[in-house]
Amino acid sequence: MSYNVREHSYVVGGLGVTGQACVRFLLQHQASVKAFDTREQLSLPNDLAQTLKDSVTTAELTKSYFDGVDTLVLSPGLAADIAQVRLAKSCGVEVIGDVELFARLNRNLASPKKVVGITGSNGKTTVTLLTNHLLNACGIRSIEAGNVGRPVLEALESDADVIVMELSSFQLETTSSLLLETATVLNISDDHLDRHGTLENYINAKHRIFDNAASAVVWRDGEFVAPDEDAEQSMSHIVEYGLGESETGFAVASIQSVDTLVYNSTPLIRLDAIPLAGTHNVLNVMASLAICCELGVQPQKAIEHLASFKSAPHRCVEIANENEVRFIDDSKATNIGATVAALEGLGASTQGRLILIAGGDAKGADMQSLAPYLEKYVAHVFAIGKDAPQIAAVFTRTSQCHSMQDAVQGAIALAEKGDVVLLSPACASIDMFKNYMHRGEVFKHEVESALAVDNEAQKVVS
Ligand code: UMA
Ligand code: ADP
Repeated sequence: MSYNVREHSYVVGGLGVTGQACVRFLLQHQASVKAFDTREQLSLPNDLAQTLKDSVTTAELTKSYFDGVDTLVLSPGLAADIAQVRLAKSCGVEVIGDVELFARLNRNLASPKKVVGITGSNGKTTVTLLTNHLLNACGIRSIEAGNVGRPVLEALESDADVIVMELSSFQLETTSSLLLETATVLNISDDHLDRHGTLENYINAKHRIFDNAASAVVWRDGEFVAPDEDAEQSMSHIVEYGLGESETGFAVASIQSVDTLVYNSTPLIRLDAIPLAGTHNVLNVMASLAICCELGVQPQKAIEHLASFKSAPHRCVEIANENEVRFIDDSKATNIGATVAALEGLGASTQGRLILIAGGDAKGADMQSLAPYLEKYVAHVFAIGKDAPQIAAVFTRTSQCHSMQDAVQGAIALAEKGDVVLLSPACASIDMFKNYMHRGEVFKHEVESALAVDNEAQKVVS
C-alpha cells in the first residue's frame, strides 16, 4: 500500500533544521500540518513564519490540540518522554521521525533510492562523507544526508540514486521501516547517556539500524557492533573489517614488511599512504570501502580516489604550527571515545608532550574512563566548562580555566618545541558555545591572538 501524506494530518514537533524541512515538505505536498516547539524564543526564517502563521505554537499543549491528528513527526533533539509526546500518544497519535517518513515515502517512488545507513559513537560523519566522496568519484550519483546536516526529506527530493545516511541514536529511536542496502554500527562508547539513561538503551537504539538491512558492515574487533542473531538471519551476508590479519574482508597484512590494507588478501594501499591521520581513520577508510563494495563499487577502484578526499573540519585538524609547537583542533570530540582515539593517534606519533584542552558538558559520562589515557599520553590538561571539576578530580595535572582564552594562554605558556596543543574536549560544547564548530573557531581565534601577542613581544625583546 502506498503512503500518501495527503491522507494524514501531521503535527511536527520541534522546529530546528529537521522540523523546518518536514514542515516545508509536508506543505509542498498539500498535507495538513501544524507545529509546536518547546522553546519560548523561537526564531523561524521569514518564509516559514509567514506560511505557518497561527499553525505554530510554543505554548503548553492540551488534548484538543491533537484532535484529528494521526501522526507526530518528532525532531531528534526532543526526547520521546517529554510531556508533549506523552500527551500525543495518549490521544492515539503515532510518533515517528523524519527518517521514518522518508522510509515510507521512498518506497512509493518508481525507483526508490538506495540507502546505506551509518551509525556509531564516533566516525559517522567521516565515514558518511568519505563514502559519498568515493561513490561519486566512481560515477555513482549519491548524496549524504541525515545527522551529517542535510535533512533526509531534502535528499528524497534530490536527483541522487544513492543516499549515504548518517543516523544518530535519536533518529533511530523513531525509525522502524527504513530499508537499507547495508548498515553499520562503527563503534560504541558512552555517549548521550543523559538522554538514553543506560548504555544498554543507547546500544539498542543504535542496533535498530540492522532491523531491515540487506547486509551489514562490521568491525571485527569492535564491541557491540555486530547485528544480533535475529537481525543477522534476515541478512544476505556480513562484510568484516579490522586492523588484524584476515584472509577475507578488509584487513591489514604485512607485505614486504610494510603494513598494507588488503581486501580478500589483495593489497589496496600502504597504511602510511592513507591521507587521514590516526588508526581510527584506517578503520573509517575500511568501513567506507566496504559500504562502497555493497553498492557494487570495487575497492580497487574506490581506493584510487582516497587522496582527493578532504576531511571535515574540527576533526584532528592542524590549525597552526608555531616555533615547532603544533596546534590541533579536534573540537568534534564530544565524547570520551573520540578523545581517546585522538590521544592514541597523536600520542604514538608525537615526539614532544601532549597538552590537552578538554571539558564542557560530559552528558552524564564518567570521566574516570578517560583517566588511564590521560596518565599515559598527556603532560597537562587545561580544563574548561561545566564538567572541568570532573576532569580535575581524576587527573592531578589539571588546571581549571574560566574560558577558552585562559586555557589557550596556559597551554602556550607551557608548550615547548616538539609539543602538541590539542583541543579534544571529550564533552559537548553547549554549556559555553553555540556548537562544536563555534568552539573550534574560538579555539583557533584564541590561538592566533595569543601567538600574535607572543610574536609582538619577541620583536620588542629583539
Ligand atoms: N529543541 C528544543 N525544543 C524544540 C526543538 C528543539 O529545545 O522544540 C532543542 C533540542 O533539544 C536541541 C536543539 O534544539 O538541543 C536542536 O534540536 P533539533 O531536534 O531541532 O535538531 P535539528 O536542528 O533538527 O538537527 C538535527 C540533529 N540534531 C540533534 O539531533 C540534536 C543534527 O545533528 C542533524 O544534523 C540535523 O537534525 C539534520 O538531520 C547534530 C547533532 O548534534 C549535528 N547530533 C547529535 C550528535 O551528532 O551527537 C545526535
Ligand atoms: P561522528 O559524526 O560520529 O561524531 P566524526 O567523524 O564527526 O564522527 O568524528 C568525531 C570525533 O571522533 C572526532 O574527534 C574524530 O577524530 C573522532 N573519530 C573519528 N572516527 C573515529 C573512530 N572510528 N573511532 C574513534 N574516534 C573517531
